[in-house]
Amino acid sequence: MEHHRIRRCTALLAACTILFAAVPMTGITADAANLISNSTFDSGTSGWSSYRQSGGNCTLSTDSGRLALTITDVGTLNYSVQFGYDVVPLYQNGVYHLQYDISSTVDRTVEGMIQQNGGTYQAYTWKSLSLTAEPQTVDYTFTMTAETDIMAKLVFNCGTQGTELPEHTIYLDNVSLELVDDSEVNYTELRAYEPPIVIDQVGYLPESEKIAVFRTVTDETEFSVHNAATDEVVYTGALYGERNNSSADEIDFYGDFSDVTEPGDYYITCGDLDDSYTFTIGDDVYDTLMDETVKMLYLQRCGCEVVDDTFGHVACHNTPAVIYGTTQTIDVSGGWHDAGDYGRYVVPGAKAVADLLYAYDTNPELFGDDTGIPESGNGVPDILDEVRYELEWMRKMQSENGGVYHKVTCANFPGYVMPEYETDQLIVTPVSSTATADFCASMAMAYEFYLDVDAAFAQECLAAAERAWGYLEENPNLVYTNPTDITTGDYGDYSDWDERYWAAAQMYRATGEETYLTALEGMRISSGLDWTTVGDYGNIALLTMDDIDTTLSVYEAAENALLRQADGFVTSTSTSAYGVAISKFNWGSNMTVANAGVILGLAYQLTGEAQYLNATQSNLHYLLGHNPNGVCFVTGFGTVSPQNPHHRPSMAKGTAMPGMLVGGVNSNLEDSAAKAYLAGMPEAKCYVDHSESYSTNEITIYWNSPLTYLLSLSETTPEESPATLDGDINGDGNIDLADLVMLQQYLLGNVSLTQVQGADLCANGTIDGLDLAMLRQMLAAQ
Ligand code: 9MR
Ligand code: 9MR
Ligand code: ZN
Repeated sequence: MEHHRIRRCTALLAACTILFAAVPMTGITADAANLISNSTFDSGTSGWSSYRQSGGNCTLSTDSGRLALTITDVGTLNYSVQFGYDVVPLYQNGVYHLQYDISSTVDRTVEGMIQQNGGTYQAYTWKSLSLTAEPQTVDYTFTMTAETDIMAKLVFNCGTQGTELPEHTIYLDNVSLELVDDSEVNYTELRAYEPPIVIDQVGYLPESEKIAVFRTVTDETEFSVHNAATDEVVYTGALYGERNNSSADEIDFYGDFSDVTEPGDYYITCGDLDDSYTFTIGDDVYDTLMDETVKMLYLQRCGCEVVDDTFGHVACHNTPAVIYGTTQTIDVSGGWHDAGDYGRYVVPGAKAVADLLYAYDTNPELFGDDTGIPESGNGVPDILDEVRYELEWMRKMQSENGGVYHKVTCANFPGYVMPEYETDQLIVTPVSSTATADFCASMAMAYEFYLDVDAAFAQECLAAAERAWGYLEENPNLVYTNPTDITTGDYGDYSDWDERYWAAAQMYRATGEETYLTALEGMRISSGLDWTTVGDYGNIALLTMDDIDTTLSVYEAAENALLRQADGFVTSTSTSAYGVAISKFNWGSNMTVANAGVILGLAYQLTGEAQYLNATQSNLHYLLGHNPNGVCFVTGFGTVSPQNPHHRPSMAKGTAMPGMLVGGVNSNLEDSAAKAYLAGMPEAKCYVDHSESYSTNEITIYWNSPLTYLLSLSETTPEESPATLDGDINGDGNIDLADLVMLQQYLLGNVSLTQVQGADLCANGTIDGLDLAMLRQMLAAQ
């Protein structure tokens, strides 16, 4: 159908472009609004900030209702000292009026400008200003000739202008920026395309529950699922469940197409709505995704040559690192770059290691030896080779007394360059007890998982774990915070008790020794799969430990803690408009979603109850496109995925590295791009595919790793699942009247079944009246 094709293309085109905003305004404005909200400094520095680098030093405050920047060192560059106001919108062809009063306690020049905040830092307007103690009023209009930039920055470069200067203060007051003529401005749509039919863009396992969201529905009542190869309708269903979804500010309807189980490619239509993106149903639908989430870690490797057509590079960060506060240097090369930056931090590294090893433990057959890393084909699953690369680095981070250094980075984040171009001095920061306990747990896991692969390595890891444990026994809570001269990631904490809990559980699992059990019994039960709260890794260690005595109080406490959380997530997932366990979206919300999916998947493993598996997969679907943004949050997968992640290799190469899960929705608007693009957005839609949006669009190793774990758990089927009992139609573990009613309702066309394998009682390939008769007989015989 030609008509159909055209509509689909338009939707796709729109989906790939961010266009510009409709602002209700025309022509010359008599009383235009001041685009600077804190312009007279009656209430402090709010909205204003300073910046220093390359030797520059300054402090920002207010003094008698003026902004005051006191400079103690002008540094070596013109922008070594800066102050400014973040996020002003400049529209192409708009005429702007800029005005402010400025002075300096010593005579000097500064540069006053509005510039791009990121990219090339081009100036849209620029003036050299000769300042004296006498305030001067700068007052002029300019036309924005460059492309519209809604996140520009008003900046004053106060670094060196060639001469030495004594300590001095620059004062600023009465700032105003107004758009005075927009008659030549061409306002268009700002928001990214939002598909009206929302699905998991990667796809579904054949037997999974499958639900689409429909929005902007007017009078449609039905939807159709089409085979994408033939356009033929394979299924028609009714919309149901109209709801007012305030978190996304929309009205949602639902369509259940779980009955479509035949492997293939499909799309969904509904009246005049744009067609859904194409998705796949199949047993192997997540296979490539799984491989790529792990392959991405190879591309994050530090300290070795990385071979790849696009992201390959020579060895980086191989110089000796200085131990903070000393002149001593050590070799801490190796490991994975943490995120969009090139820091290497023990605490989040340990979370990644735990997720990946437990992902492997859950479903070893999903992990091959042929994903294209240098170790492929060596007879060891690639995931174990990859994790070992991180573990080898972690071992270098252990000091002689058993304590573990918190992190290694340069003093500041680098520019948007490939890793080998970050060449500042590497600094190892002091030991923390959180890093030491996380290290202890990771090394205990390493002992267990590598014993069959390389016994000598495994023994060394256990010895390292024991030394870390010894250090923890001697040293109390040593929680890390950055020294003031280091500005890279903090990964701080409030306490280390959950890290100690995880270490004790993992040590008990690795060794079976009473000491660790006793230690564990003396601790409070703990939870969390974040980098800051890790107690559930301790719970997982116990709950999935071979031959553990399940009558142990610590086992029972772990089981209760896990199932209680899972029950909460079942409720929150099933009452959420998009089937996601969380309703508050913070930095890295996609990790929180994946973590919830992991807890649900473990509950399914423990109980075999279908409700847990459905909720596990529902949270996965959210990450892969079934969300109000209509974005598959993994680069390179689905129809619309992040093109501009905050990730230095992707930014340097101008193309997104595949297989990376971005942080996702964050309603706190914690970077300039988020502030500019997401102001006023409903909270569940606060995500922007912009490379400057590190608070919504960065990537990390420990956001990827719970996705790998979630994928592994999503594909699990417990061997003796009561859910697959013949006759257990509702999957609750019993065969009773409720199953009979459900099967009857199914045959009447009123409900869909997710446990069809249990419904085909006479095993003739279809579910029909014969099965109903047989179930009746079974119940009569009970
Ligand atoms: O604002 C600076 C601009 O004038 C320079 O051309 C640019 C060169 O890289 O650096 C800009 O400063 C940025 C710094 O490099 C990184 N952090 C944000 C700074 C912008 O405020
Ligand atoms: O993942 C971290 C998130 O939970 C915090 O809210 C945020 C701000 O402190 O920092 C995140 O971690 C960043 C780290 O500090 C440096 N590397 C990139 C990480 C992801 O943005
Ligand atoms: Zn590196």
